[in-house]
Amino acid sequence: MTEDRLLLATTNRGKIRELKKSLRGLPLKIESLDKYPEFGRYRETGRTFEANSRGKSLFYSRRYRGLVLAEDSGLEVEALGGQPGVYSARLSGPRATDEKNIRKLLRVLAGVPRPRRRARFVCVVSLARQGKIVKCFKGRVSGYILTEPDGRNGFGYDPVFYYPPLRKSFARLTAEEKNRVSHRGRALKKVRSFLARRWLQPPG
Ligand code: ITT
Repeated sequence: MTEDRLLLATTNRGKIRELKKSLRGLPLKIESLDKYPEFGRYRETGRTFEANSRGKSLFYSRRYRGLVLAEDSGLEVEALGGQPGVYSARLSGPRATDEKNIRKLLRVLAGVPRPRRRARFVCVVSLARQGKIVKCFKGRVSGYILTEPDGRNGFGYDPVFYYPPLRKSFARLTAEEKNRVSHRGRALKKVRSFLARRWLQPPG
């Protein structure tokens, strides 16, 4: 049997933490890319989250025996016409860090009033197996970009993403709160029920 293991095809520590939490309890052995340096690295060249997510899951599913879960995610800011989008990880250049990306985002949004600071996080999760897509799942969450960072939890742009329903930035949410409402949490909820319903049921 090879279906009883699932590879998380990401190197982002923040994502791995959240993905593992969301998939907890499923009868699958969850592995991450650290264990398989020989697989190499997928280059994201797509112009949409879906293209990158599918491409990444297919790439690793040709190397791994089992299910592969990849995701592409990012931030779309209204005042920037939806940017940085698929370029969110590299907003501040090739040596980007979360801190540098946040600084760059705040700089380009300096003086932009609140209504135009509307933004959303988007996440597309793909499941693939043996070079074929099994299914894609999407999740989104809307909020505003703050004028300065607030909070220390989470990763990426969380300190500057304000979520009105909870009146907090994402970096002030607990891991459980974030998973309940985030783009990734919403997509993963669908993944979980799909896996539980269809994939893990014995045939017939
Ligand atoms: P992998 O390709 O290995 O998965 P990555 O960090 O390169 O890791 P992406 O290309 O999907 O991932 O970039 C997503 C970026 O969008 C990420 O680096 C964050 O800056 C941002 N982002 C995505 N989800 C986020 C979240 O939940 N909170 C804060 N920022 C997030």
